Amino acid sequence: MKTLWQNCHAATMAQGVYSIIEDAAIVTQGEHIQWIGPRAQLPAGDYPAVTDLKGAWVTPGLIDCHTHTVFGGNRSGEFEQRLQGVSYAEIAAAGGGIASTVRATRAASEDELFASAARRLKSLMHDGVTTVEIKSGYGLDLASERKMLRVIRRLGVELPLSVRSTCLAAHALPPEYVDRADDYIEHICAEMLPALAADGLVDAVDAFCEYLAFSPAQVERVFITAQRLGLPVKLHAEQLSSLHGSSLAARYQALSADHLEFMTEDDARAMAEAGTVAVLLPGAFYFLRETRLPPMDALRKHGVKIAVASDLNPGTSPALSLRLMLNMACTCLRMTPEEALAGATIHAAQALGMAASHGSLEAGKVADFVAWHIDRPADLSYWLGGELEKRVVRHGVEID
Ligand code: DI6
Ligand code: FE
Repeated sequence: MKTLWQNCHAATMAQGVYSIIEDAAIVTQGEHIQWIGPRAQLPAGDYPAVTDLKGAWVTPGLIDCHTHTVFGGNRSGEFEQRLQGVSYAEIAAAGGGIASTVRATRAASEDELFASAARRLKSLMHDGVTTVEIKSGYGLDLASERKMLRVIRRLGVELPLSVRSTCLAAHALPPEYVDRADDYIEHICAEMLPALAADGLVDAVDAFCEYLAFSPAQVERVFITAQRLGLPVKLHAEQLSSLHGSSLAARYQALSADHLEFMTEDDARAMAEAGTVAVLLPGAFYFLRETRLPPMDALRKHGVKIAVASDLNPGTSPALSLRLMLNMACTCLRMTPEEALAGATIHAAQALGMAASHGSLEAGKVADFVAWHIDRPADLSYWLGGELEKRVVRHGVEID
């Protein structure tokens, strides 16, 4: 069905900038945008359905390109410990941290994991999120990783949301493999990834490259396996130390390298050449009271595309609002509101390999957009949480 959406302004985010169209009109045909431009140039024709957007600002649907939304349990006790001065690394070394979420996730049923993740996703959707990436990585054995990935797929079927699933089996060392990290990597490469890929549960493969997780050499073995299976890769890199995982990711044409506080200018150069997106995660930066900023000037100088995501997870970023992340990207990471919005739209789409179809308002793209009752696009980075009045359109159809 053809629909005309008018009486609005648009921030199209084509080429990663606002690209403002005042008094815009949008024509959708089925699930796609057929035409967008100034209303004065609207092609003459028959528009059976017309929606008055009452002066709203239309942006692409927001894309949260890095989350760990599916997990069991709760780590607010660790938050209290950290407030008493215990570090994230110390908690992890004492068997807490990711390992405690692994225990709770293994113990949870698929239905329990689905219900708690759906609640969190509804919070994100209240912020105008129409696409989300979700990682496994709290199962760490074949059955439990499969359980998480099946829940991720089901979320995409049952919620009005596009969901991309990333296998993060190389997130932490499971208890069965203590002191045998190379054996666990071998198990991932020989058994887990081939089986999960064959089940059609994996859109991309991620790993945690860090001194308290996996070395660059171990990550490379995972990347080689992913490549053999035809799956794109991503990497948690340079969050706590500089191991040049982001350069390794670039060598494997990774979709993205994420976190990056400790990356160097050489890493930025390598990422730019490979087209690997820098996904910045201000929620984790804030929640861990990180003081070292990602090298924003080097990223800009070399033209690395920058995305912003929630990293929604129970340990380092219990973030239920992507708009709050836009604000933190500006206040904590010194991005501009325009960069922040590009980071949660077109650059986030690129970090998921979806930029040809999502992330900006352009003819031919999927009609996922939000009509916000705000005065200026920068308002999306300005308000700290809360709910903004808006209408959300997904695949050409308005959703609640
Ligand atoms: N980096 C993070 O910030 C999360 N995972 C990762 O590799 C933390 C996950 C957690 O603490 O549960
Ligand atoms: Fe993460």
